[in-house]
Order: sequence, then structure tokens, then C-alpha cells
Amino acid sequence: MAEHHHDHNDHHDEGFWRKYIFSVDHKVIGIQYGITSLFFLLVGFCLMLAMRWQLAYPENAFITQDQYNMFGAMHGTIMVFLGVVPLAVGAFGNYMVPIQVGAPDMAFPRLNMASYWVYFVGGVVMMLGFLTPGGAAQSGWTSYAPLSVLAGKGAFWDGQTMWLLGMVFLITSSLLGSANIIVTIFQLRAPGLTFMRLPFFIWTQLVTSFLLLLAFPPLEAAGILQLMDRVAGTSFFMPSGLVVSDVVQDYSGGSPLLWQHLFWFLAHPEVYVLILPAMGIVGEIIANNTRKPLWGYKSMVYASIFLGFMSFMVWAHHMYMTGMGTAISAFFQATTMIISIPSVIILTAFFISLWGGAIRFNTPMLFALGFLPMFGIGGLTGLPLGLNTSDIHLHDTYYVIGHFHYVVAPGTIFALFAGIYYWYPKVTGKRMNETLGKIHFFGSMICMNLVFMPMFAMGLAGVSRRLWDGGVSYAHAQEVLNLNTFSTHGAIGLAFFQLFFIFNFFGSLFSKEKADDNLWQATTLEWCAAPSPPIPHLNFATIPEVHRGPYEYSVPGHNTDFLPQTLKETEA
Ligand code: HEM
Ligand SMILES: [Cu+2]
Repeated sequence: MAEHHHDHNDHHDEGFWRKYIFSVDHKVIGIQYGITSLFFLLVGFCLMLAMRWQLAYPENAFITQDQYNMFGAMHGTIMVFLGVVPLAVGAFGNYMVPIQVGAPDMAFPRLNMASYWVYFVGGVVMMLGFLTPGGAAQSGWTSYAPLSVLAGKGAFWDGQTMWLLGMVFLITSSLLGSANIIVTIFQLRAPGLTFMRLPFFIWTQLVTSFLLLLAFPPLEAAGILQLMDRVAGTSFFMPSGLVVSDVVQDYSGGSPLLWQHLFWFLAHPEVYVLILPAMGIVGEIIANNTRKPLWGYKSMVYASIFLGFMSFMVWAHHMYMTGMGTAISAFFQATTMIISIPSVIILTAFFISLWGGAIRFNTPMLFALGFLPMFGIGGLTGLPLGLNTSDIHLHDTYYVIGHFHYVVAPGTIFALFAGIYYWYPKVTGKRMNETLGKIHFFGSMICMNLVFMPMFAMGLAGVSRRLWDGGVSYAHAQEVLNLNTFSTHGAIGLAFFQLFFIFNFFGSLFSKEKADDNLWQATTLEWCAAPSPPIPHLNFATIPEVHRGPYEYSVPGHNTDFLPQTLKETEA
């Protein structure tokens, strides 16, 4: 356990390897997660640029059809499993959870290190797929059987096999990490830090960790079964009598639909894994920059728990087209409408929190504010997809691509940017440049909408997703083909504005000025009780004691507008 480990470590200096590479300090591991996942986000972004260029000018055949499939599948996989989740949970969770709960480290520091390295290996295995003779996986991030089982089958090593192996590593890593976060939050809270005094960010990390812990095992099992279908001749997901190019395949008795069920049983909770930590970050920043308590903190906590619970009961809304029958379909339509309620509660609470606040428009706050309408658009456009009748038309069109990207790109990614700008001074002791930050925000805000808004129109016109030619060969797509070029130009603009971020991120490390320990004048423990950066292996000079709720801003009758959680009643 953490305490034991620290006594041990204080006595002697660690060498380079133990300090920076195989460290058990949650802060170093958080930074490792952060750097690795940002790198993967960049890789996923570059694959996307190649796809977008192809879609805008299909006549040039910039990439081949096989490459388009590969880039699409790997863009999705990389963004979700190697980029956003490791950044939101692995980096932000790892770094901030122990400090915000007033603990010297995670509950299981060695497990924490193992979780990072298993993730790293999973990433390498995934990327090795590109080096196989047939190239990386081509069956979408969803890997539906029978396509995925047949793809490149018989090759000694190939992309789909590497994808499955990679997933096994990534899932294992998430399981180790989420168990650690749960135990840390339950067991290592500082004296006085009751559950209703936890920052909202901690609540979202807790619910997220439960989702990872409970939803991933079925996919891990399913991944191994699909691997068996590919390499050991089993037929878990392969039906009898399947004919491919006039040849009857040697499989019998399996169920392709079983894969879809097992996949979406993970993947729906997974979308809440992508959004909950984002909401947590936005909550911290809104409270801090409106100088007000979060409006409806308790209802937000209960809404998050309810959201997590419900997220296990909606998965088949991805499968309306499989002929599930009206009773089952009615059930999943109802649960899907119900699960939108907690999201609406949280979003509404954020908007009400803004009311009457003396808002500070710094870069973290701008990104947090940008998140609100973008997530709103993403969420509301999901409702027609949750209803069977409208989904028959919209299923597998660009409307779906537009919908979920509003949630994960200008939604989650904006929240993650907000978190980086907000906590960078805590982690590095340096401030990021505000002017560059604002250019980054406004440029990204405009370009994100140029990229994704046209996709709704294309989808409503019936253009399918996963098309190499962007719809050129379809009569019904002709009217909207020009939107492909439009969207691609938006993506190039988006890439341009990210340069300001990259420059700011690395450049600020060399800034001479040291950031204040509590430069945002915040109330939570990472700001009011720990130096910037926090002390190696201990975080705090002494373990803090907590005397009040997380967001006591602008409390009447005091001469400061914030009361740190460590402030005693008698001192206030
Ligand atoms: C930031 C700008 C982004 C742009 C411009 C973008 C663009 C695209 C495009 C053009 C496609 C392929 C559409 C098709 O051919 O069907 C796609 C697919 C996808 N994207 Fe993104 N994307 C972005 C970010 C993200 C992020 C942050 C995530 C996840 C967190 C993500 C997850 C996915 C997934 C899961 C797919 C589906 C892959 C598949 O069809 O199997 N994207 N994206
Ligand atoms: Cu879903």
C-alpha cells in the first residue's frame, strides 16, 4: 500500500530508470500517460487528415480503398482506446485523483505502473498492425464478424489479429487502472473529506472507473473468442453455410450477432467513459471561473451515478437494424430516452451555474464554455438515432458520424484541452500563454463546426459512412458532394490552429516565470494544499485536513471570494 511504499522510498535516491521510466509515483505515471496519449491523438488526427483529403478529392485516389478502410478503423480505435480514455482516465485521473482526495499516492502504486506499461505494449502491438503484409485492421473500430474473422485470414500475422491482441492488452490495462482509482477514492480520502465534499471531477472518475471495470471484461472475452475463430478454427461468431466468392466457408453454428452484443455491451458504457471525465473537468473549471458553487452539485452527483447505471441497459440501440422485434426494440428505445435525462440535468446545471457569475474568460474557461453547446448538439442529435423509426433512415450514415463526433471532438476534446490549460501550471509550475491559448480556442471552435456541421446534411441526404469515394458513385449523394470539400477545408484549418497549442505546450516549459501554487485561487486540495508541482512521492508537506465542501466561492461575509477546503471553521 501507498504508506508503506513511501517510508521505504524516502531513505534513498532513485536512479534515472526508477525515477522517470519505471516510476511508481502516480504523478510521473500520469505524465507518461499524458504524453503517450497526446502522441496517439496526433497519430489518429493525421490518419483522419489523410481520409478527409481522400474524401474531398476522390478522383485523385490519394489513398487506396484498403488504406481508407485501415485508416478509418485505426483512427476510431486509436482515438478512443489509445487517445481519449488514456488521457482522461490514465493521465488526468492518475495525476489528479490522489491529490484532490489528499492522498500521497494511488492505493496500489506498482499496479499503477503495470497499468501504464500494459497500455504502452497494447499501443505498440496495435501499431505493429501497420507493418504486417496486409496492413492494419480494416473492419472498422467495431470489428463486426463475419467480416473481421475473414479479413486477411490465413496470413501468418496480420492487422486484425494484431488489433485483437492489442485490445486484450488495452483492456487489461484499463481494468488494472480502474480498480486502482476506485480503491483510492474509497480508502485514501483525507480526514474530513466525506463523499459529498468530493470535487465533482472525483465523482466522475469514480463512476467512469466502475464502467470500465464492469463493461470491459465481456469484450476481453469476446476478443479472445474472435481470435480463436481466426487462428484456431472455432465458430463462435461464424454462421453455418456462409458463402464467400462462391465458396462455402468451413464454419458452423456460430452467431455474428453475439459479437455485436458483446461489443456494444462494452462500447456504449465506453462512450460515457469518454464523456464523464470531460464533464468532471468542465465542472471544476466552471466553479472556479464563475466564482460560484456548482449549482445543483448533489443532483449532478446522483445524475452521474444514475447515468453510469443506465449505461448498461441501452447497448442494443446500436442494433435496431438487426431485426430484433418490436418488444426488444421498444425496451431499448425507452431506456435510451431515459438515459438522456441525467445528461440533460448535468448540462442544465452547468448553464445555471453561469447565471449571475462574475465570469473570468481565461483559456480553460473558454474551452469549458465551448464544451457546453457542442456537447448539447452532440447529445440532442443522438435522440433521433435512439428511436427506431428515424434510425432506419439515419443508421450508418454521415449523420451518425456528425452526431458522435460532436460529443467526442468539440465535446470531450475541448474539455480535455480545458483541463490541460487549467492544470498545466500545477503539473509543471509554469503557465501557458493566454494569447496563444485564445487563438487556439477560437480557431478550433470555428473549424470544428465547419468540419462536422455539414455531416448532418450529408447524412440526412442518405450518404453512407465508411465510403472511400465520399459518395461519388451514388445518385442520391450528388447534391451534397461539395460538402465533402467544405468539411475537409475545415479540417485543414483545425490542424493549423492545433499548431498554436503544440507550440504553447512545449514552449511554456521554458518560461522563466514560476506559476503561483494557487494561481486560479481555487478551493480544492490540489491547489490549496500542494505546491506546484506537488512534492515527489508525497504530494503534500503534511496530509491535509478537510473542513468544508469543494466549491465555497463568494461565501457572504468573508473578505476573500474563496474558502479553501483546508480552512477551519474557526479561521473562516
Ligand atoms: C478532431 C477531429 C476529428 C475529425 C475531423 C474526425 C473525422 C472522422 C472521419 C472523416 C471519419 C470517417 C468517416 C467514415 O469514413 O465513415 C471518422 C471516423 C471515426 N472517428 Fe473521428 N474524427 C475526429 C476526431 C475523433 C475523436 C476525438 C474520436 C474519438 C474519441 C473519433 C472517433 C471516431 C470513430 C470511432 C470513427 C468510426 C470509425 C469506423 O467507422 O469504424 N474521431 N472520424
Ligand atoms: Cu450507445
